[in-house]
Amino acid sequence: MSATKAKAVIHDNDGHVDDLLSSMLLWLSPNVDLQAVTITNGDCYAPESFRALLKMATYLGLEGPEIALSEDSVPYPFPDNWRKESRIINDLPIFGDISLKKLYQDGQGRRSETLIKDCLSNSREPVTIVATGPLTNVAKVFEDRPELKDKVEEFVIMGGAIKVPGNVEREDKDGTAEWNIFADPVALKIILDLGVPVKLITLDVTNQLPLNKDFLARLEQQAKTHSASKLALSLWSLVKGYDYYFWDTVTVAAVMDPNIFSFKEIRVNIVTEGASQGRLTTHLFGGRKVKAAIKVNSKAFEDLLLNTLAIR
Ligand SMILES: [Ca+2]
Repeated sequence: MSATKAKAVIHDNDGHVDDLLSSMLLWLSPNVDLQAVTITNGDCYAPESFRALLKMATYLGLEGPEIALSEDSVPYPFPDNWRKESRIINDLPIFGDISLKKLYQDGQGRRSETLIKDCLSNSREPVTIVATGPLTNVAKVFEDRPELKDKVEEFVIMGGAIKVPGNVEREDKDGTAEWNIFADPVALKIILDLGVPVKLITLDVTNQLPLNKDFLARLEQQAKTHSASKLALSLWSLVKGYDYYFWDTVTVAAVMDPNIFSFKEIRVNIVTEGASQGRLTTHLFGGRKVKAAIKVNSKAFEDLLLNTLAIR
């Protein structure tokens, strides 16, 4: 537990297992003052993930941030068989426990961009925006209100693959791109062009952190006594048997405790079309400066997650 003041944070995400776990971690973290959670119609069906997040907050008895969503399509949509996982999350049996409780938030939810603009306009301190999905809605905020960039402390973004292969496997693409950037490369360009500090969590670093049996065994122990661990276990159980990594959870960890990461300043450009669409290229000169995470202390990372999930 840090003695420093909690950071104001907005979490923009695209509603998959990993994203929702990440919102939960930020919400619980004593180092974070979570102001808003906004859902993009990326690796999910946004209304399904929106409902799931309301249920999660209700289940854990959390308070605070408003939750919003945008149903606009991202320019290059994710595969339907990934997106439909959001329906399964929304129907998790664990939510049977809250059927008699009042839901965390009423109504259909405001639009993501509206909520982000409101949050930034009204904040007295600079806000960290952590994005674990395509940046479609975040980019719209700054296209419409460029002056709001002065309210942003930094962007922490899950996206890209630098020295490792990407994860977009399509016949018409060359395999160099990572999905969040592939889905909306222009949006990342808009964000990088704002000139606000950016930290990137790429596949280079998340590849070092597979979801593993030891971690799940420790979580299972905690789940006996802690509702957040129980909920996290049921979410991660949905991806058991897949080659699953910590992706978005690593990204929010870089906000919760940046000290467990090593970063390196690099210069990047984004390929916005063609076979390499979404690829990040690195340059010695020119390009846009970002801090890319190059290493994480994996033990400290797993402890951070488990300790946070034992708060409730
Ligand atoms: Ca995501």
